[in-house]
Amino acid sequence: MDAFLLSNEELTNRLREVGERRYHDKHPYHIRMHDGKLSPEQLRAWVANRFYYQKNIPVKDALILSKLPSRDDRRKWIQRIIDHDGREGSEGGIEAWVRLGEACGIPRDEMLGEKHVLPAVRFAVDAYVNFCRLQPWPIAVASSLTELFAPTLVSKRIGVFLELYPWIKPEGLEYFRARLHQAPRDADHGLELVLRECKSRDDQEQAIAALSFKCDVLWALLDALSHAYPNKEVAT
Ligand code: PQQ
Repeated sequence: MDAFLLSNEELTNRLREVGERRYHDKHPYHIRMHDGKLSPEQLRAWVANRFYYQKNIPVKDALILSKLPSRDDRRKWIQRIIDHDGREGSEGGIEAWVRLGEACGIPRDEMLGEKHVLPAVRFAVDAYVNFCRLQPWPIAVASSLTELFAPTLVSKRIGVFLELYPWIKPEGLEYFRARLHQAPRDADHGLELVLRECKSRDDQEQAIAALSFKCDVLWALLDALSHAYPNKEVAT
């Protein structure tokens, strides 16, 4: 037994600390979004760029799925792909995100054609997919644990969009509503896998570093948006 092994509780706390310090809700662009201060152009840019993240989530989940040795774990993990890609008759998260775009005034073909996707957003998201392609699967799973912090944020976001951005059609918010039950289920399973599989201190530190890397991915996305869509100076 590794004398320096963290207990499940200690490891969980370390993972939560990463989110408390570095999750994307602390980024100035995100803070402005939740304060209702983004211009329609800035909010549309966020939606159109996040689409590139959304469409790659099931790709990275398929990479992880292909590495899971246990049938029980694959049975659970495959639901993530179905949630995003959908099935006939229930279209799923990617379609719901396109509808969010339409509700904000972004034409469907512009979303699907990635017309507004910034180069740095593409690099950041591709780095996440490649991380999950190349790392051992428990470490790739650890990088998904930003989902521990997503539900609280997403539930706030529904209220924020309804109240502070009344020009967005409310039917566009279905994506966020679905995540309220999907994300906690995914996070619970992801955490269970990380606690079960990371059985040396070295593995545990790699899991923490993976979550930190993932926070960087989300942060880089917002850095790119801040640079491309700066706040307009108010004339004095
Ligand atoms: N993160 C994953 C992942 O890494 O597997 C999947 C998702 C997230 C989603 O499907 C999301 O909708 C999502 N949404 C937010 C958000 O809107 O703040 C954050 C995250 C996240 O923390 O990575 C995800």
